[in-house]
Amino acid sequence: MPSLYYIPGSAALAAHAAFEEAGAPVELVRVQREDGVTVSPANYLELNPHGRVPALVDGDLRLYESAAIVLHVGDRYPQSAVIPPPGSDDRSLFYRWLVHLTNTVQPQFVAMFAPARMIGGSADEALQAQVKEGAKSILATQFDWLDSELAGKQYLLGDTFSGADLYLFMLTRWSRNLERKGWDRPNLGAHYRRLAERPSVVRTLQAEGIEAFDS
Ligand SMILES: N[C@@H](CCC(=O)N[C@@H](CS)C(=O)NCC(=O)O)C(=O)O
Repeated sequence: MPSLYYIPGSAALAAHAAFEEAGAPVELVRVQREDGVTVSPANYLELNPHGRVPALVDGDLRLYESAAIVLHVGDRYPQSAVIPPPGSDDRSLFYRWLVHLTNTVQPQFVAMFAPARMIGGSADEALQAQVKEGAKSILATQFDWLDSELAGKQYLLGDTFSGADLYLFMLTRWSRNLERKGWDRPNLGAHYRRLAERPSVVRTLQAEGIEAFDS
């Protein structure tokens, strides 16, 4: 059985939910961090040399990057709703959404949660605050755009659910401490609530011991 290394509510959530969506067995291994350093498992850097979660061990395969794990689950379980059929327009649009979310939206959260990283580890608090505010402002614009893209749609691909929706759910949840949450928008809010009720997502949240709307 594959092992997914995770921290509750982290970037592992989309990967974890993809396994749930596919109905695929997965062992969850909790990664423990202390003061920003991974202390358990001791050999974690062998699984993800960047020290971040998630990481996946599937047979001889070692994989990290949450979006890559979503794609991997889709490839291993092609009949599941995680990934649209190969060669279809939806498959290409699924790639576009997943890459957009991980490549364009997710880095703004890194800047918001760890602003010092964006300025060479500088301890300058004023500068860090500026980086954080900049990231929040970009995120607000990105959530507005996602909201407009979801107008009249149930899912990012229209009526068809895909693993990209799981990814968007994860990122929207990360906005829960913002003054204006991602879900405080009509279409994105409806999408978030729809996903929060999806059985695979309910199981994922339950297994990680978290809630859709906790703080
Ligand atoms: N692009 C990576 C980002 C992973 C990531 O940044 N994970 C965070 C948790 S949400 C983490 O491990 N942070 C600890 C650190 O960066 O030291 C992915 O999507 O898998």
